[in-house]
Amino acid sequence: MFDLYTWPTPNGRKVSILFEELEVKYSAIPINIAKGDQFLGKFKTISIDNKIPIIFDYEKKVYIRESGIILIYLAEKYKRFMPSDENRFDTLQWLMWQMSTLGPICGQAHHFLYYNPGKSKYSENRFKQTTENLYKILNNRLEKFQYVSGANNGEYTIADIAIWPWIARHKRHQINLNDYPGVLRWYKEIYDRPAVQKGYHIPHFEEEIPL
Ligand SMILES: N[C@@H](CCC(=O)N[C@@H](CS)C(=O)NCC(=O)O)C(=O)O
Repeated sequence: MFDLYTWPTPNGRKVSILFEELEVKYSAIPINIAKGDQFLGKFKTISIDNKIPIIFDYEKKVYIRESGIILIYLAEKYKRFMPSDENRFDTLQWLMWQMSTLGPICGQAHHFLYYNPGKSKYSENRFKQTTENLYKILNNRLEKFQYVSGANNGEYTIADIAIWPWIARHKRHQINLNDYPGVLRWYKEIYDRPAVQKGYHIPHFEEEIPL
């Protein structure tokens, strides 16, 4: 049994999607980051930087923070969605790409293109172009292989689970997925997974999943 402190954002959805894929019991505790819940009460004391997601594992009595580490922790605990052969490092490489590059750059793209358009033309252009480059990198990969990691013997892993909720924000990135056919094929395939359909709407329904 786990607690998941979360909100319907890409980083939160990564974890709820993995919980749904694993079919383990968890309780979602909403932390409304738009209203400032991340600075209040118990959450303030358990977080290191006032950010969701955080999980609590009742079996080990431990809090785990940072979405990438949470995915690794759960994949290792249940021995699923993480290859045990040489592909393990390819999965971790793409997971780190999401954590260090795709997430932070797309986060800035949301900031300048979606929430604050017209404030800085330079920043809008910079983050639009950098985001487009990241979609090209992902598309090159997904035009050749079914999943993000593992090449020909690849499988659906925590790397796909980490990247997919960010790509679900493609409209906020001003990206037309038809321009990235490899990404579109992969996006639709993962969209159809029942666990993704369920995990996306945790802790509550906010919007239909964009297609
Ligand atoms: N590196 C962290 C980033 C987490 C993060 O940025 N969470 C956002 C929502 S996606 C948040 O809680 N923001 C609240 C705030 O910045 O006040 C992770 O991947 O877990």
